[in-house]
Order: sequence, then structure tokens, then C-alpha cells
Amino acid sequence: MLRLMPVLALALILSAAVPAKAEKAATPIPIGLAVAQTSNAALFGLEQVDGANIAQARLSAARGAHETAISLIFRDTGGDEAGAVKAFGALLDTDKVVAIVGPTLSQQAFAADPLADQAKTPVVAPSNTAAGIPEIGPFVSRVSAPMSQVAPHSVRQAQRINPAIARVAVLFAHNDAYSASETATFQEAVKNLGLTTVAVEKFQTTDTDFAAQIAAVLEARADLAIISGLVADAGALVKQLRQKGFAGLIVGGNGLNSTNIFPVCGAQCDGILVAQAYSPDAVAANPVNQEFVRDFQAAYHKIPGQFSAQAYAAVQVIAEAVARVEKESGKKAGEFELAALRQAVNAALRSGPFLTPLGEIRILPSGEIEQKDVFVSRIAMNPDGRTGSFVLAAE
Ligand code: 1QQ
Repeated sequence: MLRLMPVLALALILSAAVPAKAEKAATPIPIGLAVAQTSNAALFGLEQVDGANIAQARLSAARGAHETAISLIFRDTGGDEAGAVKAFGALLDTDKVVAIVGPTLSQQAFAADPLADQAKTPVVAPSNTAAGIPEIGPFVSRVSAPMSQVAPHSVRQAQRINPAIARVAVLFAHNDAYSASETATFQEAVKNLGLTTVAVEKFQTTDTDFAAQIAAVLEARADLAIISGLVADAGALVKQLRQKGFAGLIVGGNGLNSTNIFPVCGAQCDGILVAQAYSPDAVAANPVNQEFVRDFQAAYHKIPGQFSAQAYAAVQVIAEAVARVEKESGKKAGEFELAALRQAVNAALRSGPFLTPLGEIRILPSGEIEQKDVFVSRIAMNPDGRTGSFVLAAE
């Protein structure tokens, strides 16, 4: 007994040090959906939940006989970094997902994505548009076109509507990664189009009173205001800007790209120009978008916006990547070890074009999206001052 003790102790130490037999991927294939279902960011996140649910239903109806089903696991991130980190942790360690769609904000992605990257688990960002997202790591990609490719179109449209525009005020939320990144793009576009920036004003996404910034815009005699912020703050800023008499054109960035802004700025939302990486009207040559718009309308009795379409696309490319892995390997996804499946799906995401509601897209080896179609819409408010729509303006 005395002589056996050290042997037993040694065996216990060894068994703790040697990893347990590698675990297999679960079936149906668990895909994490880590978006904001609460907080102000839910003004985007709930649109993402709707789009993802349509994708899940559509993909399971269209699934080939030999393809393994996927199943979405939703984890609320709230609107901050800590919430996103917690949701990612749970999806990776508890739910053992094969891939993650999320988080909603770039500000959250810079905190949470490194966790998935370290766990060698693919992340497909459905709405992160700041510079530097794919560069977080080799397991990070996005289906949300960066604002550097999208935002300048709206400034060009403003110039088309009013060729006399010369003086531009730029306002942005400086505590938010997307807003800070997008304003740099806007300021460069202003310069490239021969316009002059006469005011650069900062605010916070938690602000509700924009009197100081608006005074500066009026003082600078700007004839175009360009706003980078999130729905609640940017919507309130637009409302107050109009109430204080600003009569120039307003260009809004990606954070104003949701019908959820209508109740915030009300009648004063009318006329805002927003560049978009999606249009529900682009269905003629795109049967996938046609079906998406039809299914979405049947389920929710409204027209889908960009955040829903991008969430759909994110779920779709992961499901199709899983199917490509099964086809090429001749093995069922459930026969893979989890780590190997995560790796294979990450590679398959970068393996060729996908026809999505966003049009034909491709994920480059870097994780960046390649997308052809960009649109500019104008917000048209109804006489009730609460409802309205994005009306396609150009491109
Ligand atoms: C980002 C954005 C936001 C507007 C997404 C909701 O583009 O955080 O990158």
C-alpha cells in the first residue's frame, strides 16, 4: 500500500495532464448567436434576431438529404463589452458551438472576438463595420461591409441633391469604435469631394442633450451635417438639430440605418440620407433575397432592413460552409472532432462565393467581405410622424 501510493498519485497527475479523448461536434450543429437583445443596442440586435430566425427556418426547409442540420443558440450580449465577452465565453465553453455570429457592435467585437480567435472558433460579424475587425485574428470574418466602402456614397448623393453644398459639420460618438472609425471615412470623403469640414463635434452614445454641439454646427454655418452614432443618441441629435433650426441636408452613418430610428427623431427624421449594404428592393436578379423578403414579411409583417439581412447572410454562410465541409470530406459534421470542424468551417467560409440577400458575396482569406452592391436611401416619414420608410435614392 505504502509503495503503491506514489504510483497512484503519479497516474492521477498524468490523467489530469493528458487531455480527455477529443470531443466530437454535437448535432444538430450548434451555431452561436451573440447579439444585443437588451440595452439600446437591441435597437439593432432584435432586427438581427429576426433575420437569424428566418435563416434558420429557411435553411432547414431547404436542407439537402445528406446535410446535417444546424441549430441556433442565442445568448444576449447586452450593449457593452462585458456582456459580449460573457456571451462568447458561454457559447464557446458551455454550448461548444462550431461558429459564432456576433456581436452587434464593433465596440463589443474588439473585446469579445479575441476569445473566439484564441479558441480557434470562427466568428462571422453580422454588423461590425469599423476598420480593423478582420485583423482581430484568423478566425474573424464579416458579412457587414466596412463603412470605408459604403459611407462615401451617401455624401456623393447629398452633393447630387444639392450641388451648392460647401460647408460640412461632422458629428460622432467618440466612445464607440464604429462611430470613431466611420467619421474618419466621412471626413476623408468630404475632402475628396472638394467640400470643407467647418466643424467636428464629439458626443457620447449615452448623451441626450446635444445643445453644445448644435450651437457649434449653427455657428459654423454648415450646409450639410454628417452624423456617426447609434440609434438612440443619433436620433435624438437629429431631432434637436432640426428643432434648433438646422435646415441643411443630413447624412447619417450605419447607426441610423434602422427603422427603429423613426420613433426617436419622429417627423424630423425625414430626408436623412443613409448608405446601405442591403436593399429589400434588389430582388429582380436575386432569388435568395426574393425568398428572404417574402419569408420575413410573412413572419413579421414588415420589410426587412440591412441588419436583418446581414444576420441572415451570416447564418447562411456558416450553414453553407458546414455543408461544403461535409461534401468535400465525405464525412458527416458529427463525425468530426469539434476542434477540427471549427478549423474546417473557418477555411470553408473563405472558399468561394455565396449568393445571399446581400447579393453575391465572398469572404477573402483575410476575413474581409467582398460585396458588389451598395445603395443609398432617403428616409421618408409618413404624416403620422412616427412611421416611415427608407426610399432608394441611388446607386
Ligand atoms: C458597428 C456598427 C453599428 C452601427 C452596428 C449596429 O456598424 O458597431 O460596427
